[in-house]
Amino acid sequence: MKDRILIADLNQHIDQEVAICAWTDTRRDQGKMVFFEFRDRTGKVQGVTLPNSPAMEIAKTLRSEWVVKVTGKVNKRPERNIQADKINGDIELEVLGVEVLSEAHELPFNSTADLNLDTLLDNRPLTLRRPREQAIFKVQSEILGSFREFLTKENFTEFRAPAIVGGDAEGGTEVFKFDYFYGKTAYLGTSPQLYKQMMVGVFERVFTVANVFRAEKHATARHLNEYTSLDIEMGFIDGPEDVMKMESRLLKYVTEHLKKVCSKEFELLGAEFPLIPEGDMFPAMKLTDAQKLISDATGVDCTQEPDLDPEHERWLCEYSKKEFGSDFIFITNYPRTKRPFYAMDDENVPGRTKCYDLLFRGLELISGNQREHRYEKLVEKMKWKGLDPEKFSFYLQAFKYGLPPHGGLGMGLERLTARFLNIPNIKEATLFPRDINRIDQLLSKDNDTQK
Ligand code: AMO
Repeated sequence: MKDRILIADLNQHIDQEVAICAWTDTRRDQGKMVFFEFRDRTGKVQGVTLPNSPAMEIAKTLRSEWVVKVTGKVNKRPERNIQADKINGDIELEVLGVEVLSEAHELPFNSTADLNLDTLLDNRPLTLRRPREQAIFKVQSEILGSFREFLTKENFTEFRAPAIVGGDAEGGTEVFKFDYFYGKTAYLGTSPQLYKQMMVGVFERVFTVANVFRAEKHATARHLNEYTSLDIEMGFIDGPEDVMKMESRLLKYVTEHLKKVCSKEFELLGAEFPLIPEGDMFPAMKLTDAQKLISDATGVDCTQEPDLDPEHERWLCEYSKKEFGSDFIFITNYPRTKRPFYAMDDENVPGRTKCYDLLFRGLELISGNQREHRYEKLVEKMKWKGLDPEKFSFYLQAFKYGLPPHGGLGMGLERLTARFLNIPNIKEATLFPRDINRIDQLLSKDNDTQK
């Protein structure tokens, strides 16, 4: 808006008359004066309406969330009123005029209280305006920005994968189906997997930020039915370690970036930056070795299991922190029965694949592997998995006509944000979470109104 000064810049306008555009955060009437906190995207400032102000009448009508253009004079606060720990704690805006741009109803919750998850999600357009939620999604936005920045510097090309797909790409997860044209069934993509591999044939190194859909009936603190997948795929690798190293450097880069630009947000959320060890790759351990450690330490034999339980993931993360000074640990070499058809078999360990999961603060953050790039072997593996290669003929073209050795991984943005900030439930790190119970509003509520 014309003539607008951002709240964070007000201290460059001491003793001047300026205009701000903002929300009314709070109003407090004290004696003959009216105090405000005004808020814009850059911060907050205290406003004071003196008894003789021409704006006194209108000032008394403002309530929380009213959107206003305020003209006023920027004054230095008297020494005794300075709040040194607060942004703009040394100035206040003497309110001289108020133009109401938008009125607001009364908020349906106490904006300063701790809110339970349902209240947080039922009122999402409003609860997202709270400092805590703003901080979470500012961090998420910076994670995304630095993810892109790092990979672009490393000569990866960003591409967009389709969300509508003609088949179930992974073969291992539940899929949302819907009617398409010519009586055909289409699906919502569970991962950009097949497309990123095809794109290796085009750009060698690619990445994408994709909305992906999983149709399992999720109601846990770590699963969503729609999540944001940060996917990487790189060609001409010598082995899975090349991808694991790239991922370690990427997460180091993201962490360093967050340290630079989000320390206030981490402080507000009481979160600590992750421990990252020296060296070019996070610690890594084969699944069988990890299981032996767990079994020896807990006395519960898990060595025959094909996968890790959530409590074992937590245990390994504690172990990694203590032993390696790392909040991240790779677990590698899972059995081929548990890994998708495109994972390359490990020729040195029968029945195992060249794959890796990365655990971060107790939770699986990424999954990936070196891919089977040899056409005949890939077709063989599909058949072994009970899949019909005919249905993948589109994808298989890329392999029939030459793809280099390659590998990649997928990482959930919401899980990454939640683990960075020590938020126990992934839904709090998701702007508009979808699970078995909710698409914006509780689904059970819709049923009630339809009755
Ligand atoms: P996978 O299915 O293991 O692998 O998913 C990779 C990562 O995505 C996140 N994730 C989820 N986040 C929230 N809700 C869910 N329901 C959910 N499911 C998965 C996790 C997980 O580690 N195509 C492979 C990746 C690859 O090999 O490149 C894949 O999708 O953080």
